Amino acid sequence: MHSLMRGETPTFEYIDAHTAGEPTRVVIAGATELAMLTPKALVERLSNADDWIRASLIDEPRGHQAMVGAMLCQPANADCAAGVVFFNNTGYLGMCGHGAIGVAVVLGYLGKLVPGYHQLDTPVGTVGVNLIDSHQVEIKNVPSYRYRNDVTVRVDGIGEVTGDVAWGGNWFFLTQSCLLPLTTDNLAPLTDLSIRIQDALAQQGVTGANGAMIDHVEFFAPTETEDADCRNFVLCPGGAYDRSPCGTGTSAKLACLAAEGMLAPGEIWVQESIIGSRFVGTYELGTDGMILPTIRGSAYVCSEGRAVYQSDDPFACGLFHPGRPAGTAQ
Ligand code: PYC
Repeated sequence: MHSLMRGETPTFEYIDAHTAGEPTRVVIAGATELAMLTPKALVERLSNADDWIRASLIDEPRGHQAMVGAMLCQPANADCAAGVVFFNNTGYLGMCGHGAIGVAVVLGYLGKLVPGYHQLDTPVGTVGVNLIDSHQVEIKNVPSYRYRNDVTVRVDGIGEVTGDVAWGGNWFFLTQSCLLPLTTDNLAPLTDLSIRIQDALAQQGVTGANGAMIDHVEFFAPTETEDADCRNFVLCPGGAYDRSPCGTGTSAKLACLAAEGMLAPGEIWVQESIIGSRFVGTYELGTDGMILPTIRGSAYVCSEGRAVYQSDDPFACGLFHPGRPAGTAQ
């Protein structure tokens, strides 16, 4: 296994899965030294010194805009089966619901997780994962809550947009005021609109708690299918849309429904994504007005790979990353 020492050629092995259509690239070998770190320390290390690893595994030419990575590491909490850090085309995610489902399914595929209840340690807290069978997983997400309701922002070329700010492991602005139908025909204008809303939130100082940036925007609309409660479109940081209903976004939605008195503890909420895939959510009451969401979804292993870094490849670390390929080291 590669130890990131000068002079050694890095290599990482990974298994790709998708959860409700959204990809997760789970790094299973090649980062021995990093795998000894706890999730918080690993995020710090990757973002300050080894961001080329994220870019090289996620960005083109090896990855693409929607790819989410998951690097396994040492849990800070001894009750956890593993620690995990999630990252995407722009940086590091606090939590990732579809990614946690993907990690559990990949660990099951490798024979490293047996069906049953386990815990994963993430940079924002412990997440329960119940591996039901080789595809289905139920995650018990971090405590979630609505932080602000009926927040109005002025958006260039659109006017006023009103929505709620909620935490579900990441910060979300959730709104029903999207005039476009939530269909795949509208992916480009939905992406454009949600990016403009995200920019307006930042410019107008609308944040999560303690000034945290709101880096996910979630549109809702009634669904035309009978067995789902609502359809969503979720903009992820980095400009890609979530193909799945978004685990942390569904948790944020449950928090808003609970705060509105529109969904009781234990009641089932079926969230449909923009591509028609589903997550099933419920919640229990937590402390301090927070809810404890449970999200069920399915993931499938779809490829196995190994990153190769050739010393003369100008794009070894991704198209737009300055990188540190051949002879890389601290
Ligand atoms: O499922 O929580 C999620 C998620 C966040 C970003 C992409 N997917």
